Amino acid sequence: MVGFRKTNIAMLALAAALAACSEGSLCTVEPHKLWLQRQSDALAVVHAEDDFELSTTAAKELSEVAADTVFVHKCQLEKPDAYKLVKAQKSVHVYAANSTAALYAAFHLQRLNAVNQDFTSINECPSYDLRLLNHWDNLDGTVERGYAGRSIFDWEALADSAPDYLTEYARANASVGINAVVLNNVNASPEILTSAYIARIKRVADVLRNYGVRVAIAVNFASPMKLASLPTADPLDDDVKAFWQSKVDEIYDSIPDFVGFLVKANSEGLPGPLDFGRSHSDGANMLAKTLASHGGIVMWRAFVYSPSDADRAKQANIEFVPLDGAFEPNVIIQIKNGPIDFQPREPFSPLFGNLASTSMMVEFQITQEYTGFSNHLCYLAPMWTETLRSNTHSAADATIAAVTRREKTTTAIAGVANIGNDENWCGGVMAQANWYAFGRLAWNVELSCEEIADEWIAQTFAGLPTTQREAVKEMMMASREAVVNYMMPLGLHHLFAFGHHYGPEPWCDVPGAREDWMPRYYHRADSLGLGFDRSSRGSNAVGQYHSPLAEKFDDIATCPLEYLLWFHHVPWNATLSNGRSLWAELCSRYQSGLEAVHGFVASWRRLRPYIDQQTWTDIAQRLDTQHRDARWWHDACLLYFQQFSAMPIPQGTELDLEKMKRYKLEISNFECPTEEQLFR
Ligand code: BDP
Repeated sequence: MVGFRKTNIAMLALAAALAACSEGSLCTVEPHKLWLQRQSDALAVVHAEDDFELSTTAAKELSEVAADTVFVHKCQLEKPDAYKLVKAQKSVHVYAANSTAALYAAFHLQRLNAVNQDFTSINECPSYDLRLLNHWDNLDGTVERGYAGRSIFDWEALADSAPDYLTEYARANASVGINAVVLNNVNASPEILTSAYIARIKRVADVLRNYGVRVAIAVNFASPMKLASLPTADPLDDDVKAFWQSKVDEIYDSIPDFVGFLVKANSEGLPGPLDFGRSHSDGANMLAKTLASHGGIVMWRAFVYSPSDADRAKQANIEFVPLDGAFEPNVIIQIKNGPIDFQPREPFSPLFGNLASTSMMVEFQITQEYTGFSNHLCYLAPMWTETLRSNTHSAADATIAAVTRREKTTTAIAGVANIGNDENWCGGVMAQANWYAFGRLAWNVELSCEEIADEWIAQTFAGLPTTQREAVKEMMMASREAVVNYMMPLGLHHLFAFGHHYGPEPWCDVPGAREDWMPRYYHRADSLGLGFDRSSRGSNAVGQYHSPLAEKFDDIATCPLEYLLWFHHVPWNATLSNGRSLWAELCSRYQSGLEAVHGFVASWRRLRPYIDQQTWTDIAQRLDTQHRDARWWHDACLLYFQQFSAMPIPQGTELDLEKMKRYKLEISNFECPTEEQLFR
């Protein structure tokens, strides 16, 4: 007979206030609490089997579930994080192998309560072993492409102690299943490997561990030269190897569950093995060997595009495919979802279909570098599921979700965080949905965008009546397509302003800058037409995809309209598969993007009576900004392209070249917007 023991937390069994509003009243959102607005009104009693080492954290979270009693049973399941839930009247039985899995079970039960869903039994097993946030946080507290304040990792303060909000951060991550974080920017400073920083990383790791979250760091490949004054960082050099081994050992001495290294090498000016005549695999494998005995991994990024004549969209494939099978088992190639760079829409990176014998992981961007910062509503789950569900056709079951989960030492998925030290963490409440959605999808790639939105809305806007929740969901679900349409429809990409990636600058011309940093490299507008010819007659990027996709993309008649100008240079008056001319379709898509945002503004106005004034106003202001920006995109792009198409803009849009001059001026004087600039 198995013995049970009551945990201290459960014995407290105190009644707690119901924080969120109840049905019918004004919904009050406390942005700092994210989607964890609700507290249980009564604590459950938690009993764990005698041999179950239930952490205080897991016990506390289990006591917050809606049940009289929670029984925790020790049970080996398919994966360490998996769990099973069985309901028996007012009790719940949790079956798990360890405390972290029990913690996930607790959050699952809390979520079910928040969305008011009943169950009899549930089996959960995460899609990936490692579900990682990548922070692009610099050691000086700035955040690259961050739109929510400064870094939450205050390295100076961490020299003494870890702030309490790191516990809240860890809890939020655990509540959606995120179990690892890379603490610093991929453009990594060597300093992160100094002993002073390792002591601070340990301090962070000690806090996050309570919620099952492990840490990793991004490293600079030239660290041996910068920190130990070695003459080289050649991965085959013995002193270089010894440097890395001693650093790795030092890290594991204080952080035994350290995940490993993330490396951006030979990319955008960063050092890497190619500088020493070695390959990506030489570099990655050397690091992997130092980590292997500790169970650590290397996440080696495939975001590379050396200055060359090759179409930038082809370059990762060109560099990495010859290395397929050459990597150590604890190396994972971390690949951005698209072949260029987190654009509002890209076809999936062909590399996913071409590394048959190498571990791969997807890198998504949660921070909205290319989708309107934290000002624009852009619910990103539709973009991510589009990628995960894309079929690479490299084998029978070869969606990206499948090829990144092939039987390997470790499977993983990463998202570039949108988190900063703003009170609301993400710059705005609606942007919190993307942190939430990343975690949920990383946990379960099968979840639908609608389900995730439903969950997030029910928890964030707790108590909002059903009709109004549906209204919020409709906006969210339409938002990504709206952004694509008012920014870069039909497969257009990288029309962003040079200095920031916020507004449009299709005309950008920076003397001396790399060609493939210029929008005209991508849109190729001329008097004949628009778009990049990546067909077999052009750069032949289509050739990097498997049949039948290669043929489908190659033929202008079968290429999906979403990717048309990605793969083809299309005449302005060409008749598209929907019967419209390219020019008419382009105008219509820009217009529909703009109108969609107009619709969001109107829908949000109708929600005013239901949501507390501060939250409502903040979101309303952001939507107004988005509307202004959508018009800016619409006008600037259409006016610019019209110079080439020489065709009239339909629907009587009042546009003239004077206006475009003004836009040009605005863009060139535009600095990355601070909240003051945008809202005051
Ligand atoms: C680009 C960003 C740049 C990053 C780079 C990367 O503009 O700030 O350093 O990606 O992923 O999108 O390394």
